[in-house]
Amino acid sequence: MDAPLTARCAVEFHLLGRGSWTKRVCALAWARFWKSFGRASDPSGSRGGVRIAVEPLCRYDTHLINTVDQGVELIQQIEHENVGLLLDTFHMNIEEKSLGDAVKRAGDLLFHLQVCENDRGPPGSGHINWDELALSLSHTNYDGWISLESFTPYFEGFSEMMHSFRPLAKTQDEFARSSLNYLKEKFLTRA
Ligand SMILES: [Mn+2]
Repeated sequence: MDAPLTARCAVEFHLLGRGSWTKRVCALAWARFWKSFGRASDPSGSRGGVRIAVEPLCRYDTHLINTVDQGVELIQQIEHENVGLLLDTFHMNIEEKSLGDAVKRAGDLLFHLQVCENDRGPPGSGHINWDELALSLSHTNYDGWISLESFTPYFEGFSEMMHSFRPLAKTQDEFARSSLNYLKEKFLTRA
């Protein structure tokens, strides 16, 4: 029987700290992290072994965990097999020297991968090095999900929150279709 949906979903913590990087704010944010983590984690496995994936976000979203190395350090402190990383090409493109090296450093801790171009546009339309990323995923034997993450500019309120102010494809359907075709070509044709 399939695990319940909650046991199969990645969980993201969005800890916003933009513009107020002080010791006090950092301490409060970390306290909030550990409180949320305590509520969400499942150390006894009594809730079906919920897996938690922590996502490093770029400097414009948070001051806590920006890089893969910081994420790995945090996960190593937690020391639990059900806790890993969610990496996102948009954030990695801002914070990492090399996407391929970052994925290699995450290794087995990579639970989920979110992809989009450097501007959140459809994969293949910008300057992300997809070949390097695909090679690195294949070297680390990643067999998890690769999901497309972008945001629509068409919903007032949400688009402001996600800084999505202009369309990144002619239509949202075209966005999805071209992304899927490109991702299949890059990630499924590789032996
Ligand atoms: Mn993301």
